[in-house]
Amino acid sequence: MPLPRSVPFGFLGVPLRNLWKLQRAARVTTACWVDARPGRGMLRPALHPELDMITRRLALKTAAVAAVVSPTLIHAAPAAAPAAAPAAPTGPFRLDPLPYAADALEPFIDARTMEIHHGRHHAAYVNGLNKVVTDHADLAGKSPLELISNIAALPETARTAVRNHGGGHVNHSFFWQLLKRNGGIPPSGPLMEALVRRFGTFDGFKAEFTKASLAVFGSGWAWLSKDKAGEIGIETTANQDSPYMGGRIPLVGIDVWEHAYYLKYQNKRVDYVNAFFNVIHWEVVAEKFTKPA
Ligand code: MN3
Repeated sequence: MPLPRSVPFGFLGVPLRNLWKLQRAARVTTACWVDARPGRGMLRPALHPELDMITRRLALKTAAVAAVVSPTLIHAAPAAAPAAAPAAPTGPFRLDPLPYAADALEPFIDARTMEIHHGRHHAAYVNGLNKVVTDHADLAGKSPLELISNIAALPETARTAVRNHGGGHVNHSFFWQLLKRNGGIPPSGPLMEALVRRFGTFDGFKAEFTKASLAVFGSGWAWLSKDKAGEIGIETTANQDSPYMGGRIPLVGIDVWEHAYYLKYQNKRVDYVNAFFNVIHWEVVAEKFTKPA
């Protein structure tokens, strides 16, 4: 469909003239986006180096408005949003959205850390796991949990990658579900009884858990986990190893990789661990505890 020479886009601040030429100059027919910042009402090639999240959002909004105002324009440049959106994982494993807003855990865990941790680190584990199964198609039908629960049974060429990326995917999926806004209210019932039996008091548990979290050298996790008989205990794992790899079930887990806290807490891991207790979703922990192994 031919494009008009001039499009009535005065509401952008600058009329978009010679749209057709601009598109040709960019050597793309669809991968253009509208830069709607004041004074910059123009088309740019999708991979322009100035591309950033803010302008992408503006472009999305503009495209949505333009879809109503000028179907002709959108027909000609329908890929404004998709071209600029981050690459979604391709493969059987998916990155679920956070179960709450990125700022839900403020001030204990800051929004920026959550965005990067989920949108980049966790996404990288999902992508990594998808890459493994492109080379090992027989593994694609298994769940991440199945994959990491019996690492030794995997082909040797897949083992390390599944351990790292599969572990990372399982651990982080667990971690987001474990946390909530206004969390930290101590549990009651059988879980509290088990904690008191094992650690003397609830504060005794917190002290032991904190000690274990600080003792992880380098990157890893500290856990409250239970064995098949339901006995609880504290353990630590290196890198993205999971209690599941040792046949135990994680109940509480804290990510002590620096990416989990460095933006806000820098080297003060102890402050992060203390803050973490304020966002634990103990109802979820209690469910995991009472669920038969
Ligand atoms: Mn992490």
